[in-house]
Amino acid sequence: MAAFKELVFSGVQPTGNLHLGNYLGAITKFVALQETHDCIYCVVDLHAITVPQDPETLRSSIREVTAAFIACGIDPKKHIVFNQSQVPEHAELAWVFNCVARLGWLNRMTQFKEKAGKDRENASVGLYAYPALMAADILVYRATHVPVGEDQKQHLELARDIAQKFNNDLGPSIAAHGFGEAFFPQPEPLIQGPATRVMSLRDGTKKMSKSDPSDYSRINLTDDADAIAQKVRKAKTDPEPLPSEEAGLAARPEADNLVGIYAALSDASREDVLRQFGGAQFSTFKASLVDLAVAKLGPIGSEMKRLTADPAAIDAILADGSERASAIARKTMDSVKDILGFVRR
Ligand code: AQP
Repeated sequence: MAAFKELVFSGVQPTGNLHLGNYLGAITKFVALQETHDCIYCVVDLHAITVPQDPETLRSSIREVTAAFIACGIDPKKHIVFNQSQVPEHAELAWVFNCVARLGWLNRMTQFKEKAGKDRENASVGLYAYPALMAADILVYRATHVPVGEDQKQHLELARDIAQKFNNDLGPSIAAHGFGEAFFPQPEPLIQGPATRVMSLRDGTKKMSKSDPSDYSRINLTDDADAIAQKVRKAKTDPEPLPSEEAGLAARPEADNLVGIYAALSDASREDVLRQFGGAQFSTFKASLVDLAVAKLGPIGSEMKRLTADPAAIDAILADGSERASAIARKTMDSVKDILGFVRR
């Protein structure tokens, strides 16, 4: 396999309140990777419209996700932060990938099945083709590493299949254009740590999600200390005290979730947390979890508020990031056109 320069890409949808799952599963990883890699972080607004959006709400959500990135510690000068719709090559490459991906591959995607639900005939074509656009998001930068939550694992596998099929199908043309045996890398998912799948606070078997109708199911990055305290106190648990060993969390999804959240917020392992709280009642543990969550999330929420008060400054960051992203994406797209046999200016 050809050597590709390591590059990190990931995206977050501007589809409502960012929550602790987005933060622990994705954004904290984005922040850490800045130290070791060049990173591109995208507000994926084209993905957002796969389900209906109110235009004014969408516009403010795009700015809010950007503010969250920055408030969490992403540096938009050293790295690239932008919104997807400002770089048309994402949609352009997605079309090419629609022609590479097979119906059978997309039919297996569990996220489509979950989101389309029973009313499948009425789901948008965009919702179905979402994973091909996601593959294009990553591969238009020929990115090699993709930090995501566990729910995105299947889509990443599809992106790898698309890259491989493109490389195989067009092998001779890729070689003839001087790219060796592979034009696209096989992007690697980075799914690590104690909170790759943060669950709902109301039901430990369901993913914490922006679209859950109950606000008590999630902690939003913009929640104040009182809201965080209330949500943690009301979080579903079971009557047993916390176990001292990880094995004791099996078949206790709510306990496992809260311990995982505590571990991720304190940069520790589940074992560390159980060493400290094994045998404790949930009332004691939840009080410490509230303190920890407020200490971590409070400053982020305040900074987001400060940043979103100046939308022009956020728009300028997105414009600058889009320009720098475009320069890379355009180059990839030109090569893709040459490889495919398109005539271009
Ligand atoms: N509960 C979660 N635990 C860990 N990681 C999560 N992510 C999302 N939920 C969790 C990760 O956050 C990143 C951005 O997600 P997204 O906004 O692009 O899409 P999503 O997965 O659709 O987010 P939601 O909150 O679940 O929205 P809805 O309600 O619309 O389905 C991704 O890396 C994702 O893995």
